[in-house]
This record gives sequence, C-alpha cells and structure tokens, in this order.
Amino acid sequence: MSPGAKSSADTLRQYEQLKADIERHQYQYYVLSEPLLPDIEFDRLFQQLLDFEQQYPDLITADSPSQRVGVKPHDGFAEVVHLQRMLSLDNAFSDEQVYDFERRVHDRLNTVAPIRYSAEPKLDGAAISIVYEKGQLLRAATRGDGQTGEDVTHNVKTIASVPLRLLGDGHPDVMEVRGEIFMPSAGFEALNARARKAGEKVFANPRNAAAGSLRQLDPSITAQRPLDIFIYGVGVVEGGALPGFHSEVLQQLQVWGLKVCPEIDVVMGADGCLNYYRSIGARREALPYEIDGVVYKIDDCDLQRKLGQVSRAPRWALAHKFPAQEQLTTVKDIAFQVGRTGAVTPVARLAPVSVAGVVVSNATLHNIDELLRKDVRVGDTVIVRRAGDVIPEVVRVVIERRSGNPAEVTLPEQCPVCGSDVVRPEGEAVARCSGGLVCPAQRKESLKHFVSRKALDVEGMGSKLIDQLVDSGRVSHFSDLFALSGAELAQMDRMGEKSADNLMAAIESAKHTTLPKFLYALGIREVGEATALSLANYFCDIEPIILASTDELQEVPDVGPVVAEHIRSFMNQAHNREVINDLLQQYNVHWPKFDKPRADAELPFSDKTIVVTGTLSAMSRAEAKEAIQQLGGKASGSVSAKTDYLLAGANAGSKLAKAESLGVPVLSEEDLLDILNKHRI
Ligand code: I6G
Repeated sequence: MSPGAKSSADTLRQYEQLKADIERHQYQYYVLSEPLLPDIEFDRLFQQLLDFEQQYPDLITADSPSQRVGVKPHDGFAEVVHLQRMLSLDNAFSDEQVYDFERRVHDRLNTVAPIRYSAEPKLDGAAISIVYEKGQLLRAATRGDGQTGEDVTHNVKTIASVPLRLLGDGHPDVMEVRGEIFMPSAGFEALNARARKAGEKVFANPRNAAAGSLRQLDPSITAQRPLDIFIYGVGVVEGGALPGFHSEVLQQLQVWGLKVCPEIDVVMGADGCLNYYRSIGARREALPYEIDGVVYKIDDCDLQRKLGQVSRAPRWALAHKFPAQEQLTTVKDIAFQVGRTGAVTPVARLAPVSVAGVVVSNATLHNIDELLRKDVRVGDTVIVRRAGDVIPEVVRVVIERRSGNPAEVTLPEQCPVCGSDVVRPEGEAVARCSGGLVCPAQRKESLKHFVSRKALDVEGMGSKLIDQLVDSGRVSHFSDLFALSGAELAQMDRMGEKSADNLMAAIESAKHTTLPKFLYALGIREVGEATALSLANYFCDIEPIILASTDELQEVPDVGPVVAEHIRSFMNQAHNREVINDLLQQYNVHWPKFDKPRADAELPFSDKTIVVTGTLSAMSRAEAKEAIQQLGGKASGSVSAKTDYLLAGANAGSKLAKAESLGVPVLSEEDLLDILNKHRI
C-alpha cells in the first residue's frame, strides 16, 4: 500500500497493538533494565512501527513511541527536565544505508561537496547529561524519555573519571555535556564472577550493569561499581562559545578534563566512514569496553544546524550498527558437562543460530542456581548472547513464547559421565562429580589443561586427540603422555606420520618448562597463573611445596586458607605425588633453577609499578606481567599518576593516551625483551 493509505478499524487495532508492545519493551529496557528481547528484535519492531506510520500518516498519535525517545522516569528519583531534548540516533545496518544517509545530506544541503565527519565507537552503556555551571558539576540526569530524565547526580559523582570541577579556564557559564556511562568489560566480568560466586543475580550484559549501577538508590553501591564515561557532545551552552567543529569541541572538552573516547577520528565522505567502521570492527574484540557500532556526525556545526532534526533524531548523525551479539533461538536439550575440577555445568543445546557472524549451537548456563533462576526449559525460546571471546550464554527465556508446560530441569544425582555421586557442598554454587580422576571427563579436561599454551604448551595436542587417547585407554595420567610412541600417535584419527613426528617433538620440548608453568599445569583448584608464580617465587622448587603445611602455604602472598587447603589436599593424594615424581624422575620434565627474586637494588623494576596494554607479539600479556614480576616490578591494571611505566603493544588505546597525558614513560615490547636479556631472565 502507498504512503498515506486510508486506515480501517483492523489497521487501527494493529497500530495500537504495535505501540503497546513497543511501550512495554521500552519500560522493561529503560525502567527495569531487564529487556525481554534482544536489541535486534526490538529494532525490528520499532522499524515496523516507523514503516506502519509512513503508510498510515493519519494514524500517528503524539504519544506514539516514534514521537518519543524513551520512557517515563522511575519513581525513586527526582525528575529533571532536560535543558534541551536528548535525542536518539537513526540506525544503519548496511553500507547502502550509509550511502543513502550521505545522499540525503547532499540533497538537503543542495551540494555534492565532500562531507567531513567525526566518527566514534558507539559505546553500549547508558546515556547521561551532565550540567556544569561556572565549571562546577551541578546536575547529572539519565536520558529518560528525552524530555525528562532521572536525577542521578549523587551516583554520577562517584565515578572517578567524571570531573566535579572542570580544569583550566574559559568555561561557558552553563554547559551541558552528554555522553555514555559504561562498564569496561574486565570490570563487568569481575562483577558478575563475584555475583555468581555469591549466588546473587548477575547482569545480562555490560549495558544493563551500567544502567542498573547508575540507578541505584544508594550511591555507595554505585561507588563500588567499575563505571567509566566518554563524553560525546554538548547540549545547552550559555555565556561562552565553543569551536565551530564537533571534533574541535571534543578536544576542548578534553582540555577541560572531560573524558573523550580516544578512538574518535575525522574522516571524509561515506567511504571514509565505512573504512572507519571496518577498522574499528576489526579491533572491536580488543577494545576494553563493549561497543555495538559506530556513530558518524557531520563535523561542521553550521551544517548540523542547517540540517536540524526530525522528531526523535538529528539529521546530521547516524549510528552504524555491528551485527547483533544477541539473537533468539530455541533450546533443544539441556545437558550437564563435567569439567576439570569435576564442576557439573548445565549447557543448553540450541537450534543453531548465527550470532555476530558465528554459528552458535551450545550456550553455557553457568551453574544449577542460574539455570533455575533463569528457569530455562527444553523447548523454550531464549536470547543467546556471544560477545568477544566469551563462551556464548543464555541471557534469558522469552517466557511469553513458552508453550505447554515443559518439565523443570533438575541437577542430576549421578555424574552423567562416570556415574559417581554429584555433590554440592553447603553454600557453594557449583555442584561437582565426586569421581576425581576416575571420571574420564575430569581426566580429559585435566590433560587438556596440562598441555595448554599457558601450561606445558604441547603444540598440536588438541582436544579431540586427548579424547581419543583417554577413550582408547592409552593415557590416564599426565605422565602417560610422555610414554607415547610415534607409532601409537600415528594410529589416531587424522594423524599422519608427519604430524605424529611433529607431536613427538612437541612432547619432547614440553619437558623443558618453568616452575610456575609446571605448577599451573597440575591444575590444582584455584591455582591459576598468578598463584603459581607466587608459589614459585616463595618456594623456588616443587619439593618444599609438596611438603608445605597449610600454614606455611599461607605465608605466600595471594594464598589464603581456601587455596592452601586445595594445594594440601592435592599433594596429600599419593597418586598425585607419584605422577609428579614420574614426570620429574622418569620423564625428565625440568626447569631452570628458580631463584628467589633478587635483592631489590639488583633488579631493574624494583618498587616500580608497570601497566601492560595493547597486543604484544612475542609474548602474551600474562607472560609480560610474569616477566615484570621477575624483574622486581608490580604489574597493575590501571594507569594513574603513581604508574612508573606503561608497557604498550600494538593498538594500545585509552591507557596509552592517559599515560601520555600524565607523562608516564612508555616502554615497547622490544625494551622489555632487551631488559630481560640483559638480566638473563
Ligand atoms: O555520539 C553519540 C553516541 C551515542 C550520540 C548519541 C549516542 O546515543 C547513544 N546520541 C545522540 C543523540 C548524539 N550522539 C547526537
């Protein structure tokens, strides 16, 4: 039907239903911070409304969601009427839509002159407006419905990167800045890991975590949350002037101490925008925060004014979205997997669905409590999420789509792999198979850990091969790997003679390791790389660790009673000590003598705090941190005035910018390798 078509009673009903659906989803999203649908489904619904209204313009009501930006504020906060309406952005999902946008801009401006854009990553957080009066932070408010938001001043003031007073001088009398409050990925993972351990509610994604943290009624809770901010523009400005180009405005804001995303760039034309989109897209996973696309803005503020806005979005800006990280699919089955430490983890087997370019057919449900809290059942429609390298997870069930009454899922009483009892100690979120290394699943996972890159690093010893070696009875313990012959390996599936030879060479070279790697490889519960290094630094050899009491173990920095107990109980088992003995005596697994860190004065990084950032080529970041500690230094996570050096690899982002702004000396990977060589570490 053509635009302007006449509407019938049915059409009216359909329109009212569509509006009501969207309002309900907006309430869930903005007020409760608990969206029912993935963004992509919501965007589809919203587009349906826009198409509908284009077809039936006579139906459009002033309260249609298309005429508003968000929803009404929550009761717990004072209302703030924004000095200037906070808009949304129009979205593009394809290159073609970006070219269309530029064509519309050219038409409206009646020009074909090349257009200069400011391009920036689109953070996945919560929009904020902050008003500064005479350089002092006066008020901060959420977007709300665009006209009226919630007063979250007390909460925003707890965010360290939000200046309470602007730096320098020449500030306008009144200046409203707008930006995005977000939770960096590492902080989000840590927050959820803590919540999961404590059996508390976890956040579905960093955006919900940021929005939920910002809207705490108690600011002391917000203060504990790892929130950060990027300012992306200004609203009302009175009693002062800002530069005439958006990119220069942002530079000025930075000079006044406001935090601006270091990835912002100025590009020419739609082609420049698309190059930017691809280059940020390629680095998306390496960025320390989640983004869901990029934003292009016409850089010349005069042109922005000429173009103006439609009801809900400026005509001079466009959000270009990445493929969605959340999709809908259905649960075919719920299985229980047994891990290295016996943890029994529920996993949803899904109807395959493409999420951000990868086909996902399994998603973790973390533990039985979370499975029960989410109430996932076979046959359910669920939102599945895949972000970065993180294992795909079921975010929530779309309960409205459940049909019939599928059975609730319960924790199995016996291990699905070996039949041993599944036990769940009082107060623990994780249930475990009690079979230990009798359980083939635990054996396989322990072996996979033992040969992994950060452990003994046996190149070419993949997961499928270990499954075969265990299933065929050739390998039961770590030491059995060193007893394998080339002929035995060559008999395995997809193993030619050549690859068997290569693998034999890899097994041989894995015998030469380091004490921290060996300790880590043993897979003792809660002994990760950092703890293994601390143990090595303290004891310098394996023998004293085997013999150490829990009290002695707790002398080691980072080792508390729980970890000490895990180490003791591992070493108390005769067969574990036998395996260690076989590895060292019979198969000659060895490492260079491990000295206690030398006297401070001898070491180049004594008393120095060093932050590692970016991608390194000769080592992982964990290895660089290990090296820093061996050189007497302390590896820290964030750059501050107290940081002595920044070790920066490729694509170092905000940490490099911050180090430079604070005058912190920057070391390259080559510098570190030189120092290591000089000190023969
Ligand atoms: O630069 C921006 C980033 C994100 C934006 C923006 C945004 O919303 C989440 N929204 C508007 C309205 C503008 N810039 C102008």
